[in-house]
Amino acid sequence: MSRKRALITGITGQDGSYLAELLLSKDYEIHGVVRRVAIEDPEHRLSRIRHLLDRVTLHAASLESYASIHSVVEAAQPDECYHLAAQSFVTYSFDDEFSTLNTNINGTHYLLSAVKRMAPRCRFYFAGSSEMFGAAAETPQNEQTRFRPRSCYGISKVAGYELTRNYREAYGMFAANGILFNHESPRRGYEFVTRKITSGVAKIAAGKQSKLALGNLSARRDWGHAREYVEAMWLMLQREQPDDYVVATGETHSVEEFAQVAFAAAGLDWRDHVVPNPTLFRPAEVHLLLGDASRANRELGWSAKTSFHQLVHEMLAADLEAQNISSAGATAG
Ligand code: NDP
Ligand code: GDR
Repeated sequence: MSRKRALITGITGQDGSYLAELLLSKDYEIHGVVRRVAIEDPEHRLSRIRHLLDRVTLHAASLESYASIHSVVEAAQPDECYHLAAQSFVTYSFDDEFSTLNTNINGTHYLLSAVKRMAPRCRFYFAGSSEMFGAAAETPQNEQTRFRPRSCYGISKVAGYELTRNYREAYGMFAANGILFNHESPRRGYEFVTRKITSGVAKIAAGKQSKLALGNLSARRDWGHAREYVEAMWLMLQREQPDDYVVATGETHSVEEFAQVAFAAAGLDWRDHVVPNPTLFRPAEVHLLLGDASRANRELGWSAKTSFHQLVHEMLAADLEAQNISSAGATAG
């Protein structure tokens, strides 16, 4: 049998890099969509997939251009398409609503339409988000919970989710939505709060800074490990019938707890270093997210394995090592 072909948008991101590794381990032929500038600046922009570059085929395309997306799908002829590319930073979606909506909604629509025309049997995964729940009326949130997004990012993901569902129902495409809760790793972008904290702790431990400015410390999130969450994406596309799945740990922790655990693991007290900064609060906050992944557990056989403490310690250990500080203490937790 010939090798399965997968097309991954957002292959340069946290999830794209782990997913590419997973699919390569399963002997897939990998095609990735990247921005044109990435090919011209590989050292910086392809850093998360540097170790995979001789085993993946990259295509330059723009999520804002239907013609370029169409050409990539036509050339790659994928069996499975994982649509991970997005403006993924919620804070930025308040600063630039228009580009967030444009990239996240139109990009998804262009890709769905191109797949429908050029590779109609291709299985499609959409990277939906717990941000779609927003100010959820119930806790924990599951596949039936009503969406009440609180940002243009959340709104864009609801639109992508509905487009994906509609292509499944209207055109019979195998199109599945993952509703993934926050997932982190040493590859997380520095702008997200977990990595901001672990990289900040490491710099404080290295004597390079003494304070860390944070926004809303009482927000609570359900944080898992990205490497495990990309497995759930793959499992969704191996089902007989497409469906939508919540992927989460079933535990929630506050930003303050994350900071407390990370500072303590480096032998520091967070209260000596964290400085509240009201400008980092969002105009509309999602205060509490907690996922119920029992459908994924039942139908995909998936469950989260990495504990909250292990996650914090793994991220901190990587950031301490980047500062040439031994992480022996940090990994013990
Ligand atoms: P990252 O921010 O790490 O990666 C985003 C990817 O999208 C990058 O490859 C980026 O490319 C690409 N991208 C962004 N804008 C464009 C654009 N205009 N044109 C082409 N490519 C673009 O995100 P994650 O890996 O963390 O998340 C993957 C997906 O899952 C995203 O859709 C995110 O919204 C969603 N999600 C993430 C969760 C999480 O906790 N991580 C939870 C739920 C959903 P470049 O490197 O060139 O910037
Ligand atoms: P989130 O992640 O918005 O949940 O979206 P982020 O880490 O940015 O924020 C989590 C919570 O921390 C609070 N917070 C801060 N956040 C940032 N970034 N910086 C700070 O200084 C800070 N201080 C407090 C925030 O207010 C928020 O409550 C992530 C992204 O990966 C999305 O793409 C994805 O869809 C969701 O997770 C699920």
